[in-house]
Amino acid sequence: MEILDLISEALQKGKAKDVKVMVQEALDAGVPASDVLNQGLLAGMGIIGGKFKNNEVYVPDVLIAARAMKAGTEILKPLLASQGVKASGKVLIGTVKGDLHDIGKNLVAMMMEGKGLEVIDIGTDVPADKFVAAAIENNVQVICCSALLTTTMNEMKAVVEAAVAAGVRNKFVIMVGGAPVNETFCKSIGADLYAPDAASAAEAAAAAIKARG
Ligand code: B1M
Repeated sequence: MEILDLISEALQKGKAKDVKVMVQEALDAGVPASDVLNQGLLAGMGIIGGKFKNNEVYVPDVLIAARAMKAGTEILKPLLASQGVKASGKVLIGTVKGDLHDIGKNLVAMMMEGKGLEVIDIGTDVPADKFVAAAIENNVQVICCSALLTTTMNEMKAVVEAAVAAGVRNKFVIMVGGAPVNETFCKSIGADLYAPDAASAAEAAAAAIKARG
C-alpha cells in the first residue's frame, strides 16, 4: 500500500503517532506537502465524514481522527506556510457561535500565513460581537468566519449585522466559508467574499487587502 493510503488509513483509525511518523516519512521521500495534505490527511478525513454521516462511526471516532489530522498538519505547517508569496496584511479568523469545528479554519489560517498575512485566530464558538470587537481591537483588514453546520451558518449574518451596528461595516472585508456555505449564501447575508477552500481563501484575502491598498 502506498504511503498516502497508509496515512489516510491511520488517520481514520485515529492513530496520531503513526500519522505523524508517516507524514514525516512521506516528506522525506520527496512527496509534496500538498499531496500529503490532500491525498493523505484530507482523503482520510473525507472517508470518516462519509462513515459519520451513515452512522458507521460516532463522535468519539471522529474526534480521535481529528486529533490525528492535527498531528499531521502540525508537521506540514512550516512547509505549506513557506510556499506563499509575501503580502502584508492582517486578518481575523474564527468559527462562529455554536460551532466547534476547527480543522478547516486552522487550514485556512495556515494558508493565509503562507501568503504572508498576520492571522489572529480567535478560536471556535465565537459570538458575532466578539468577532467585531476583536477586529477593531487588532485593526485587521479582513474578518474570516468559518461554519460547518447548517444550524450555525446563519451566525455569519449576525457578524455582518454586528459590524453594521458598531458602525464599522465599511472598515472590514467580511469573508465566509465552510462546507454548507456558498456564494449565494454569502451574497444573501451581505458578506463580501466567499471561498470554497483554504488555498482560495488565502488568495482572496491577500487580493482583497491589496485592492484596498
Ligand atoms: Co461534525 N459534522 N459534528 N464533528 N463533522 C460535520 C460537519 C457533518 C457534515 C457530518 C455529517 O453528518 N456528514 C455534520 C453537519 C451536518 C449539517 O449541518 N448539515 C456534522 C455534525 C452533525 C456534527 C454534530 C452536530 C454531531 C453531534 O454531536 N451529533 C457535532 C456538532 C458540534 C458543534 O460544533 N457544536 C459535530 C462534532 C464534530 C467533532 C467535534 C466530532 C469533529 C470536529 C473536530 C474539530 O474540528 N476539532 C467533527 C468533524 C471532524 C466533522 C467532519 C467529519 C469533518 C469536518 C472537517 O474537519 N473536514 C464533518 C463531515 C465532513 O465534512 N465530511 C462533520 C476537513 C476540513 C479540512 O474541511 O472544515 O470543510 P472543512 O474546511 C474546508 C472548507 O470548508 C473551507 O476550507 C477548508 C479546507 O479546504 N473552509 C473555509 C472552512 N472554513 C472556511 C472559511 C473561509 C473559507 C474557506 O473563509 C473565511
